[in-house]
Amino acid sequence: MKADILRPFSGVSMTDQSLLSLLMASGLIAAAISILLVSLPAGAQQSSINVQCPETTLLHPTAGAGGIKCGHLVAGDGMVTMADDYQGTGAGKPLYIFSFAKLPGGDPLPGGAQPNPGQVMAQGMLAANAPAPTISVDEDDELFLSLTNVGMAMRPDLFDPHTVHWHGFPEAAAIFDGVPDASISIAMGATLTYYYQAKDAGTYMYHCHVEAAEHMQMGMLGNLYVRPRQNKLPAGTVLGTWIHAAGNTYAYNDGDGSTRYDVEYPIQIGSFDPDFHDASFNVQPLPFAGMRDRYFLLNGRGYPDTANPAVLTTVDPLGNTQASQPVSSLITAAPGQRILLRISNLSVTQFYTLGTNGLPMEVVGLDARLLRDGAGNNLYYKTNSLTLGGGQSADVIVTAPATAGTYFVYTKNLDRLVNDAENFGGMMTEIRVN
Ligand SMILES: [Cu+2]
Repeated sequence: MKADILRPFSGVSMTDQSLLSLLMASGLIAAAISILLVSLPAGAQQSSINVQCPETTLLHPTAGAGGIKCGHLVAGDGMVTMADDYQGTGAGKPLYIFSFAKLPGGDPLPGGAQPNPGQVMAQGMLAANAPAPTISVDEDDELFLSLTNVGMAMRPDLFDPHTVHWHGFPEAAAIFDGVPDASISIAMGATLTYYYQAKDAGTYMYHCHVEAAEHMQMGMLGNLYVRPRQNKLPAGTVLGTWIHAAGNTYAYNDGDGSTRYDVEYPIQIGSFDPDFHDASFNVQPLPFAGMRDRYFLLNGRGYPDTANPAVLTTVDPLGNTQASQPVSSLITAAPGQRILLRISNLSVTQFYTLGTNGLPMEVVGLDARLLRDGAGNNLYYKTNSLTLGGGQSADVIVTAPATAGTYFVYTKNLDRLVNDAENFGGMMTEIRVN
């Protein structure tokens, strides 16, 4: 309650007014005045959206030395475009989603100015992305991630809060876990800054945990990568038989260079049930028990859109063009390059098997852990198919063959190589070696 009072936007809000009048009516005029005094310290910038992004912390006491990262996400609704030609007009099926988005102004800067609240609400409206924006941090970083709930523009009857839940991640504090029963959720118009310490490298994922079956089916699914401190070793450091050079990148702190990669690509497995999304858009009862996904997606797109390197846009119901699906799944590499695929499954309904045709995938990590036994022996293995359930992730390294050409990554659940009623498409993308 205090936070609301401290954050008047364009003067005093309805909440503030009613609270103040309540306090005054109760004879608590002194209390009301002291709240006003507390809320307006001399020279302080007032905003209804406050993000925290300090220049220094106890762990990172030197300003400008790195290690403190800040982000700002908005949560709300939006539209995406599926890969089918569903009405024979050449236009893909538009689907209503809930998700997160980043603001065009980028991330907050340490010690920087507060965002303009009107701009955040205007830019965040109907801006939801599939997948949600990727969060990428280095081991030992502290991340201050602010989330503003901008509300669902097409569902003014809904007052759903949202959260950020880092799936399978060792949290700095349970209050930031995002499971609404056990931590806090962010109501419409509110902003909370989550605090994280990146302790262990790996491929993680995040999602909203409010009414998870609904909000996740609706698209609140993002990738989360923690990069290992091994990337920052001095050049010339000996790692087993590998000598670290400046710019070398690894999936994990492997100690032997075995997870080194030249290029990396996100592969977020997911799927949507258009009936569920249409029911949500049309304010109808949601078919939870009948949830049956019919669009099978990598990074929020079905083939052939997966192999389109461009940002996909969708015109929202207000007529504005939104960058709805920014992440291409097209994988490009030169012959011999090591390709790290960071694969995650965030489907709420299905196990998916992802395969490569002719190119073995070397599995080096599972569920954000280096694949080794307790004695430190590598348990890496090569395979042409990998099955992940919802909430699982895998790090695989594919070595681009010496022969230039186009290779495929595709689901071996062959009935899912479709975009709803349209045959040929779905969960597939291309590795182009040239
Ligand atoms: Cu949510």
